[in-house]
Amino acid sequence: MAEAISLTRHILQQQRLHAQATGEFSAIMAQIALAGKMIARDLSHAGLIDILGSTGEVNVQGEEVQKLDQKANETFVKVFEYSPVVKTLISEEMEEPVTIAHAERTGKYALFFDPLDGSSNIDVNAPLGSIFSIHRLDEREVSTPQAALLKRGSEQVAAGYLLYGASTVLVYTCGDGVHQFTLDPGIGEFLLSATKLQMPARGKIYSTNEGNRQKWLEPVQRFVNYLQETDAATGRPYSSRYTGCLVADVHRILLKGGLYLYPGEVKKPEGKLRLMYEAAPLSFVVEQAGGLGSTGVERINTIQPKAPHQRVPLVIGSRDDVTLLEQFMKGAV
Ligand code: AHM
Ligand code: MG
Repeated sequence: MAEAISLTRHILQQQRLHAQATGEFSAIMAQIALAGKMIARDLSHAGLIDILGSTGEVNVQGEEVQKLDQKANETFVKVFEYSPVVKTLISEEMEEPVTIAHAERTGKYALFFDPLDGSSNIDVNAPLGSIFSIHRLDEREVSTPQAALLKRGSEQVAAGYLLYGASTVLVYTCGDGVHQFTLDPGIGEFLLSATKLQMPARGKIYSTNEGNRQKWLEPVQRFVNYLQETDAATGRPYSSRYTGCLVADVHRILLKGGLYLYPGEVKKPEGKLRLMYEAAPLSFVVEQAGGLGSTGVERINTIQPKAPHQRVPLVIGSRDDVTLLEQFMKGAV
């Protein structure tokens, strides 16, 4: 059973442990939790009001925008509109970064987010998520305002996600372990349900869209073949699980072990997922739980981003499983 420790109380406790911490971070987390509660409420009503389906528009990624993608994005923007601490918002659903007028002088942080992850699940009542990544803006000399936002994942101050599943769960790290909260809808509070989560070094599950198998690079195909072979000593074959929602699949792997992969393809080497608001924050969480986030060739969080909406191949999960895929990529196996 969840303990009666609310997210607010937990963050204040964490703040007291770090002398340099300010109330600003607590304020940001409280706003993210509020956005999450509002999105969870909208999703629970989605089949009852005219909010399913497409808006008829295409986003910066060239993907069809669903009404709920747009609504979730508006929710984040609305919640942060009067925040004096977050100066810049960068979202999957907005081509350009948005500066919060209220925080123009006082804001020291940038918030990257994917407001609704797993959009193809919207119309079928399957799991969805939101992903967030917080960077502290510094005063360093940069050639353009955009360059100030292009920080490596290793510089994230905090990151996490909300999973809208059978219950709504908020998972975050600020570099001091991974903490999980479950929304009690009766009282509208996120309550601590697990702390200092650690994932198994190896798992028995892989998550990937196998429909793309023929398009993958040869080492990735060989790796997945290897996982499907029978060998009791190494626990093979692995089971396959894929929801079509990155947050839900990574959450399963965080708790049970294994790996999620959305690799690059021969004709699309950059892959599908976005570095700054999908791969980097989830890699921060998973690495804090003892796992790894990789492109298959290099660590996600050491990549120097070139653009806010940059894509990247992603292999994320248990340390030994991700390391093995990297060995296949090097031709060592
Ligand atoms: P989205 O943020 O537009 O929903 O795209 C990201 C999603 C991930 O949640 C999921 O793992 C993947 O894209 C599914 O892609 P595909 O349908 O190609 O398997
Ligand atoms: Mg997404």
